Amino acid sequence: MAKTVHVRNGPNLNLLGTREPQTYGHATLDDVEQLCSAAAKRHGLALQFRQSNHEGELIDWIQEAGASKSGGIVLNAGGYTHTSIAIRDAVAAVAVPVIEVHISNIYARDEFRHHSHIAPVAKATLAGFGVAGYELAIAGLAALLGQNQLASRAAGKRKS
Ligand code: CA2
Repeated sequence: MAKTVHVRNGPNLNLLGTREPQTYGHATLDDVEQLCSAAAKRHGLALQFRQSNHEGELIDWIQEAGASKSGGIVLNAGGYTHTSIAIRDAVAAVAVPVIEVHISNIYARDEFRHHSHIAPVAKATLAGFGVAGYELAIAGLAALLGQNQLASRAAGKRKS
């Protein structure tokens, strides 16, 4: 059965494509979902795509995505990236890889965006590729899953 990649989007990302196109581009969140769906299909993965403006709901969804059939999580925690220790703790608690994504280059923006609570507990971080960052994150997850499969096959061969 195909593993699922869980894409989790934080506050205000529902506004994508309606304002601040100079920072976030013209794609809407629906466009991003379609892009992720195509990327997941290319890599033989299933997709679950969600957005919430509520910290607790995002934490529930990160925990849910940590369950066994999960291939991993692509997380754009939006503004919570810079403020939420609770989301960081949720990410640290899941056993599946979490790829942190930001549409904009947070290091080239306001000083308060330069620190991410998520980065130290994420497997990898992508920032500044626009919405293509989501596709790249799914490709990265697929590569990690492939490496894990190869490693467990090699371990199986060593045992027999
Ligand atoms: O670059 C990113 O993806 C961010 O995670 C987006 C967050 C921001 O707080 C982070 O520093 C970087 C904000 C998402 C808000 O998105 C909007 C989109 C259109 C109009 C208004 C907000």
